[in-house]
Amino acid sequence: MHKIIKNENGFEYIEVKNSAAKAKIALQGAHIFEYTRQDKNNLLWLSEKSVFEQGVAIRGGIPLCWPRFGSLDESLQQHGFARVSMFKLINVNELNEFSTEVLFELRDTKESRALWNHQFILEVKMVISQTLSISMKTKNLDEKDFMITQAFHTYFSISNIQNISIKGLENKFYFDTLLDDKHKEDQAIKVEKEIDRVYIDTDDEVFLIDKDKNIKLHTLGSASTVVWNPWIEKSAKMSYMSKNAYKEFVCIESANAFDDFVMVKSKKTHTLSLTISF
Ligand code: TA6
Repeated sequence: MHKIIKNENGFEYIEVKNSAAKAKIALQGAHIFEYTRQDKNNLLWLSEKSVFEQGVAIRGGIPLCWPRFGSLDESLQQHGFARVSMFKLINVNELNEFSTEVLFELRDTKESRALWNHQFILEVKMVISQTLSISMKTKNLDEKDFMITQAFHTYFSISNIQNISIKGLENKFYFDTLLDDKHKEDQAIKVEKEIDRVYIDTDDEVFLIDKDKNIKLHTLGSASTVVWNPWIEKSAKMSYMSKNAYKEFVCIESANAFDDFVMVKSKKTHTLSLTISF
């Protein structure tokens, strides 16, 4: 079952329900901000201060960073324009009692070409089921190759930041954006202060271990993984975030970031996909 809901600001989202799970996905940004399995709470953190307004990225869920991750490009806003662009809902396909597939599309417009002068189709597919799967397929319609960086900027809801550890990134080099430096550690990650790292050459599987759940991220088409938590001071300064929010979430982002950019050849495609299971 699914329905389109519009709030008082005209902000639209689709609510999907089947026998396995429930999800809410905004048409702006093809942005999933709730995924709840029947027996569990929302897997995705959503800020209590988040506003649902056109042109403002939802603080939480899975923002799609595209065609840029970060803010290295002067002509493009931080994390690109996809997360504040209106996607077209192409299809909702009830695959079976436990599984619903939702397909969105974003195409270039006069406005997007003014920011990033390329012709493209960005196809976003989600499967709401016992697991949550999401993919972004970039189609290059240009005569020339183009370059993208991207991420599923997933905010995971956690019991408390002090309870979690992140496994699967041990012995991988990471670029520490706070120190502007490269490092490597042989231990699982514990978050005890602000963290903003881009891990390089990462494997397909990363694990978030919490008190009461083990979450597996299985990623394809990505070679970097970002780990982010703003900690106390930055939490208080971030837009649409309360000062204690840092305790409630961690971002683990399946990405192609910084040097790990993707050249999408003319008339070809590239797909980044993520399956989250727990
Ligand atoms: O992915 C980590 C990061 O790039 C951080 O540096 C951080 O500030 C953030 O994402 C959130 O960005 P936003 O543009 O959503 O405020």
